[in-house]
Amino acid sequence: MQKTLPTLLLLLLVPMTGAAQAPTPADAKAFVEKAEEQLLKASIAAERANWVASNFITEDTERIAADGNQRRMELAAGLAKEATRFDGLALDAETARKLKLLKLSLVLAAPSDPAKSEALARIAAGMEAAYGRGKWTPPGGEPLSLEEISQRLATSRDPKELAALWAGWHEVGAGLRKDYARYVELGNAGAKELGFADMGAMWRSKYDMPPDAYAKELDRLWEQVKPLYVSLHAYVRMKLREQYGKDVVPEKGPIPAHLLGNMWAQAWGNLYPVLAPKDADPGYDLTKILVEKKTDARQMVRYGEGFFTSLGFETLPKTFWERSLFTRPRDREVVCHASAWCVDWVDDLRLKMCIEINAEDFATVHHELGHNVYQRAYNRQPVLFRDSANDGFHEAIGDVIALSLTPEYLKKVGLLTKTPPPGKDVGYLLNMALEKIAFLPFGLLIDKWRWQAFSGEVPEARWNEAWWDLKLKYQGVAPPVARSEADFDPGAKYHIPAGVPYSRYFLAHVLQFQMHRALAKTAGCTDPIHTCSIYGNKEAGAKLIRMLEMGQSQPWPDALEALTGQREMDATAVLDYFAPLQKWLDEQTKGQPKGW
Ligand code: X8Z
Ligand code: ZN
Repeated sequence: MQKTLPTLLLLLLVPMTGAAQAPTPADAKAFVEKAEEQLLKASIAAERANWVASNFITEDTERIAADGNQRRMELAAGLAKEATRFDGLALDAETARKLKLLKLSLVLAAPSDPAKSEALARIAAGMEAAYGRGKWTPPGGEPLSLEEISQRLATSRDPKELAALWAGWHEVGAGLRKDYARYVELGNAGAKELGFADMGAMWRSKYDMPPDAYAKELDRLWEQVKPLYVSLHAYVRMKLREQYGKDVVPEKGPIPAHLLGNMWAQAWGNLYPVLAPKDADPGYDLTKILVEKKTDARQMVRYGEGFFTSLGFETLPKTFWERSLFTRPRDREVVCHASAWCVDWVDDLRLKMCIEINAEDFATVHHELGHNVYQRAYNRQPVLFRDSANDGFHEAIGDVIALSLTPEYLKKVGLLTKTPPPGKDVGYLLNMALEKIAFLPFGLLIDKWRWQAFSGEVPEARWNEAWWDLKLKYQGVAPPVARSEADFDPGAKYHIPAGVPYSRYFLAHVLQFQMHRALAKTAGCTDPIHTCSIYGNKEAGAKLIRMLEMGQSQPWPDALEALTGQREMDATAVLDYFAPLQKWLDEQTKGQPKGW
């Protein structure tokens, strides 16, 4: 319709008078509503581009993804700045929380200079693609992907080969250092414009508490679990010394990082065969069972879906099965690091994972589906509340389910014919500790390193040195070959080039035990909690679903309370779960040195 002159005049006048007046609560509400609409649109567009870029790595898809991310990032940063207009206004609780989230939920903030924001978006997309394409070619051999290298690293017991694999993959990191330095510079510029000291301070501000309190909270939780880690470390060092000899593994010092069965020494489950207690091994190997049953990637996911539906969750949508990526394609480069997507922010759920048929990926499939069911559970919330209570919750949900993959559960779904005889728990718990307890210091140090790098506390000239200082301090591991500042070992871990904050996984490794303990109780399990499985329990399922549906509409302590009755994160459930193992480890390592 053609506008008449008076209407046009009115349209011109309204913004002018509006700008002169102080904003009202109604303005704030309208602003938030509009912001949600714009963010949703920009996010879906960016997600589609990111999906394609991760599934078909090329120069063009990388550029298209960078453009989409730039638009979303600029929009979000602009809205966060504009939101300060309403500071100090008396607002209804919902609008107030949404404005707060608008200001705090960015992971990467666009600097207002468009050239800088474009550069930042391109560098970010470029680093993720470069990592995804990463390969190492052994002398005289064919290029190896990270999965192939990881497979060798998990099974080889030849320290020379292990060191070569380790050093080979870490070359991928070195190539990313320059881009990472620019990313830190530009990302910090964006964060500063939003009023944060640096990007690390921005990341620490998302937890419904002051940023410094969050850092202290992580340290508090770490102190709770540290004795258990130190015991596990002592046992593993002792056994590896038996395996490799005193020239390879020191009696008192750190464990060489290439001997732990994992590229980053973050989870040590692959060492289980070397460390298994002869008299207390449950006597089954899930990897072997899955392979012998000729389980394929889709069936792995079906097992996961089956667990969730047994709790009362809906089955996965048809489009999930059509659009997901389950195996590494042969004809193109993809980002293989597992991720779960909800492209339309409603129910276009997808999994992207290069599934290998083994116990580790069986657990990871459950981890990823945990993200997907969360995404779908909060899809009726307003856009700004469509996220987990805090980022640790998103990472915890699938792992909570994976804690229920007990021998009894495996028997119920036909993967085991009989459950292990009583008294074999220690082997089961040791295997679990190699995954979960070994992870804790790693989960903590990644962002400790980034916070130092972002704030400038550690200058670029000392980045690699600082990385190994933290690896030594928290994990008690050392590099297998000499390192220098020509290396950039943080860059060899996906989440660094991909810009994904990591303290979330540390939180998740605490929260999952806390949630498992509470849900097991709801399900009426009165046995030791490591033997409880909530499979098939609708009451536990309903409680879980209720919390997931809250999204981030309330501060996380409210969500945690809804599920566990506790308002604080608490690692005592970790200690409860592993109590029998702690006792056993102490016996095994009596008279052995502890610490490094
Ligand atoms: O990155 C992941 C998931 C995707 S959110 C596969 N995890 C961390 C990692 O692999 O480093 C899960 C555990 C820790
Ligand atoms: Zn995850």
